Amino acid sequence: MENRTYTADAAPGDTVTVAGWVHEIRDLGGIAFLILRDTTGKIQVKFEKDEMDDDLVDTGLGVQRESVISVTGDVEEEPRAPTGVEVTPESVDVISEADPELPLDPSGKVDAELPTRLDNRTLDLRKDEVKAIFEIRAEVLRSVREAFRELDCTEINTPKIVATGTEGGTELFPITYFGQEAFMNQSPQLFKQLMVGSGLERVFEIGPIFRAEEHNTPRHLNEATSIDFESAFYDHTEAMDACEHVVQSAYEGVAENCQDELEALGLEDEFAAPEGDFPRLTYEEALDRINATGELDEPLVWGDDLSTEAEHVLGQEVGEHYFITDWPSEIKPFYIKDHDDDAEVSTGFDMMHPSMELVSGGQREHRFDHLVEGFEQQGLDPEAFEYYTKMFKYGMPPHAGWGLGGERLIMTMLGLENIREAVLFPRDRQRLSP
Ligand code: ATP
Ligand code: AMO
Repeated sequence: MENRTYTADAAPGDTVTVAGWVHEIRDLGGIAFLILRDTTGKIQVKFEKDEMDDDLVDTGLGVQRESVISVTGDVEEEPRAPTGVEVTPESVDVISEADPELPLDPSGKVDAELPTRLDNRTLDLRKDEVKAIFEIRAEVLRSVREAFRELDCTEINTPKIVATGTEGGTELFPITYFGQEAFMNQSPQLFKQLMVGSGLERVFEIGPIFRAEEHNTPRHLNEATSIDFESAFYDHTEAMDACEHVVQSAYEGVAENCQDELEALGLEDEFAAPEGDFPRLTYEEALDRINATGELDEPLVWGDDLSTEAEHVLGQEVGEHYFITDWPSEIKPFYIKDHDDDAEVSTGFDMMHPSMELVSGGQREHRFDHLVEGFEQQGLDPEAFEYYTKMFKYGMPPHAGWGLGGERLIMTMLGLENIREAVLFPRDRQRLSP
């Protein structure tokens, strides 16, 4: 739109055309105010009924809330106005009139349930505190990309329609692909590994993953954003260092560049980037600490996965981001390498927020024979993975990496109660549109 001025840039003395949504109309009798909202903020438009053209007043005050309008007029200082300035209109143009029945109230005076909000995301994101989540999400992705650049990574994109799963056979979405069985990709795992053996060596990908999760929980999505890292000539400890760097950078980016958004969410005082190294506990130490609390009905034994409850107990104990290392080989996938001196213990690790798991990773099995054996042990047919395994015969360096759940990072960073809050259009068991 030609000559449009953002409300935040409207300065006293200017004649401006501002355009946006009718946030609120307050009619006090002789004087009335229309609050116009755009992406930069809000501005007050003043109507003095006795002194203004009737048509202008009727148009300005007759318009429905949330309609799109433009207003041309002079900007003056006005200490009583919410932003300290107001516009005295010369003309008001109603560009797109809104229905008087709104499915939710963007001014936030009437609360709406999450499903209603998700059905009406356009209106929902007119609220500062909701928009703030997605501005922060964008900043997280920007900072994460920059952190990967500092680590000399190359950004890649791998297929999302694939022939095989990687993270266990039960959570795949099958599709048909020209009459052939195919699946939505659960993880870029195998593709990113193939790239560390290429001339690229160190890569990252930010992209969707698809999982037919059995349970409807506040921290699982059926389509999520995975932030994946993989590097040649890294072991699991170096991969953990990289993970720490990326997560810390995401927090720092938000702390530096999202002050207004944090304020909209009421987090400006408490928000802080995690400092220093994240504690690294072995799986065995983790079990001991959990069992020592006596809070679980049954103590955990070697080989148990950590239940949600166990994760919470340990999270409370540790109280900050931390790693769990040296998991039992039997509960880690085939592509994770075991320790050379003890095949029962793997180089797999998880990175945890006190409230949930954020990352899984590890050093990978790069030796062809061991890799094929691992497939067989997990009941997978190595033939189906030939496109992957055969590259391990042509010079595959030792390598390590990890996958970080993008929405879980944002959810834990902002203390959101439901992961769906961190996705514009979440996919879950009940939700396929919008
Ligand atoms: P008129 O100004 O035509 O006499 P009125 O009597 O309705 O109409 P005021 O008494 O000036 O208006 O103000 C009514 C209320 O609006 C008061 O509470 C005043 O503080 C507030 N008010 C007046 N002008 C502004 C302004 N420009 N911005 C914000 N609030 C204002
Ligand atoms: P994993 O399966 O543990 O590991 O996934 C990695 C991280 O992705 C996030 N995540 C999810 N977030 C929301 N909804 C889901 N349904 C969901 N599933 C996973 C979590 C989890 O920690 N290939 C390995 C990674 C690797 O070793 O590099 C993998 O996919 O935050």
